Amino acid sequence: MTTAHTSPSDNAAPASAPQAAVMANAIRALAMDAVQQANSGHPGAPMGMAEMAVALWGRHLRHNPKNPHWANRDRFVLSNGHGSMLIYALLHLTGYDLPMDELRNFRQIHSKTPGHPEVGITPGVETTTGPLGQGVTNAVGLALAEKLLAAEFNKPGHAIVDHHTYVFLGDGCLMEGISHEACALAGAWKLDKLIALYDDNGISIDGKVAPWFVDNTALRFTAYGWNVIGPVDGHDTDAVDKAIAQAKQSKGGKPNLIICKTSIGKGSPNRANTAKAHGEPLGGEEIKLTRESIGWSHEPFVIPKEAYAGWNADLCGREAEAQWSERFAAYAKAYPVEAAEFARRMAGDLPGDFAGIAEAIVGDVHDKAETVASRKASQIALERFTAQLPELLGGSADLTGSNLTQTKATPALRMDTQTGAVVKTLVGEGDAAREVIGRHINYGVREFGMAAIMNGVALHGGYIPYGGTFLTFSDYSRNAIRMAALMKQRVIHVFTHDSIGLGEDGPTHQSVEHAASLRMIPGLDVWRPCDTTETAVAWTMALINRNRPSALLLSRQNLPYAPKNQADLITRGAYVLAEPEEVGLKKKAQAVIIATGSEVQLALHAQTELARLKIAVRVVSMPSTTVFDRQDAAYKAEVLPAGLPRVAIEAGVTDFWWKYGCAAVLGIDTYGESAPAGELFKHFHFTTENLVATVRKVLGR
Ligand SMILES: Cc1ncc(C[n+]2csc(CCOP(=O)(O)OP(=O)(O)O)c2C)c(N)n1
Ligand SMILES: [Mg+2]
Repeated sequence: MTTAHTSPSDNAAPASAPQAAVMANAIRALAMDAVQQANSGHPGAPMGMAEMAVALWGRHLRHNPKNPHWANRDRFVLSNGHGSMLIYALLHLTGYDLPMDELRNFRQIHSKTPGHPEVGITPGVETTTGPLGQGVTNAVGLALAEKLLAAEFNKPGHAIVDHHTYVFLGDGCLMEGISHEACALAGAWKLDKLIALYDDNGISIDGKVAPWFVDNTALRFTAYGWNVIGPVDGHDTDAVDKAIAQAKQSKGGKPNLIICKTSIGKGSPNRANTAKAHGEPLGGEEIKLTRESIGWSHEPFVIPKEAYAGWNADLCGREAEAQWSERFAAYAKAYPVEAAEFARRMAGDLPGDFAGIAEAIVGDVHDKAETVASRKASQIALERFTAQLPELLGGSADLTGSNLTQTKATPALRMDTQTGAVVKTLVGEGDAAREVIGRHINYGVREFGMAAIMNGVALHGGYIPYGGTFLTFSDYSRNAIRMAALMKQRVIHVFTHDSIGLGEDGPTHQSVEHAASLRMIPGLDVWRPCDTTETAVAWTMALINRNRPSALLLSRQNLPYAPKNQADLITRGAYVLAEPEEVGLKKKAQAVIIATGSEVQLALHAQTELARLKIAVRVVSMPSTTVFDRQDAAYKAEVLPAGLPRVAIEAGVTDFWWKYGCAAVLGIDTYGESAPAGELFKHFHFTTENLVATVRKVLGR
């Protein structure tokens, strides 16, 4: 941290009390006027958090409106995303490229001011929020990434990674279960640079929360190992300012919760402190009364110079970044290799020789042609990728030994219980021995938290997060997976135990609808590889695709290697794995069997059996329907020629496969059963005989 600014107010000279009031009221006015203009939105939260915003954004937040992507900026998350007009007002007032016209266009098509804040649309918005509880969880991921990067890159006298993560959150976020998962982890990870400000207004949509939200939040967070400050009067800017300053001094690795008692819709004579202020426009009459009550005489969307002057972060933002740039330049001089690596990692670029690394991995597993479970195939690929990509940050939701997400290069992440510092471990031997941070996270049994924390890590930059659980529990993570897709973040989900093939654990653990349902998430790539080569390619593609999340669906059981001439076409999502000639038939295919993952072997067996009957079929392996669907029409027609009947086989719901114009689909439209896997495949008619019979029926032979 630089010392140019002093506590409690870190940014320039604190505004005088009257100016602070004007600054807060500028937010109130913009929020109520924009919501009124849109005739929809949430005025209450921004009006209630206006002073909290003056304290944080006016006095502490280190950011540069002219460069929203500056690596060492403080991160700010508005977890109660319905209060979006708060952040839009702040971005406009402090000098981001968000002109007043965008605020006038609040919630309109193609505006930069969508209903809830969306990363990538509005400069300065760090994450997309609105699904309550996920914002604060993203913030935990942002703070974790900061802490790990600092541990990896900072050198004595060179703190190039050194910023805070701030989050505003409301009752809704605290009621959501995911806040428990995330905040417990923040305590365990000792994220003392995480500062959460709780908008404690006692109101949610259904009214006063007392009948349904009676947690003692202070004790709850104390129990997580947080430093709880307050309650403070959330409308007393100086009090909030002091609380933030105190939080920044947090010792012993405790994350910080500042409880701010506020009134929702503060300033509105008839709506303040009522649920009516939450999610509807105040209305013309009430807006007039509010203007009178807060002494705001300006027309809608007119902000007095005084308010702009108080908010403007241009100068201190440039200064803050310039100071950091100087520090970084000194670092780069002393540690040129590390500086270049830091720049690469923050840019999200893979190592320059990535193509070669991936090619070697795919080539090797192809040559070895091993029969292993695809979860094991994933670990085989990961051993190599993690050894060469220090940005890979793995983890598992308490299923490390099952998901096989950990490798030699990724020791478990641990924090020193005394100091809170990231523990470093010696890996490698002799000259190659290096001290590294833990790169495999024991998330505990917290699938949703893991998924949303990974989103935060990806948003921060510097790491490519991946995490494992059983495929069935992807439902727990589902909304965070969707958010990763919506936000275009490279987050990789390792979902093992992908079907009835897991056997005895039974229907609670056996995925049936999950592959199909994940494939329906726009922007998510789903892979269900059939062997080691397809798995290594799936990993490669997941890493290359910097603007989308991926889900790898992997088997618990061994899968025989599917012989293939080359691996290139796997990258196209589906490819011709075996033509009839491969099983000794010199005629053109009469039908196509499409198979994924563990069912590819059945397709190959059926092809051989059918050849004995002089029936020629082509086997198409389709490890990724989502990738295949993006291919050009010519390639699709090459793989699935018009006029050839198609039969699909996958140990999951059949519904999904009809879109490929199949004549028959072998799948499971019930839940599974508890029994050894082999028996289950028979019980559910996943047999060569049944597939052969199905193809014959389709062909009328
Ligand atoms: C996961 C999720 N569930 C439900 C909603 C709908 N919703 C939006 S705001 C809100 C109430 C939030 O209460 P609080 O955080 O106290 O906000 P305040 O009314 O104080 O602004 C609800 C239920 C949502 N956005 N996300
Ligand atoms: Mg509330």
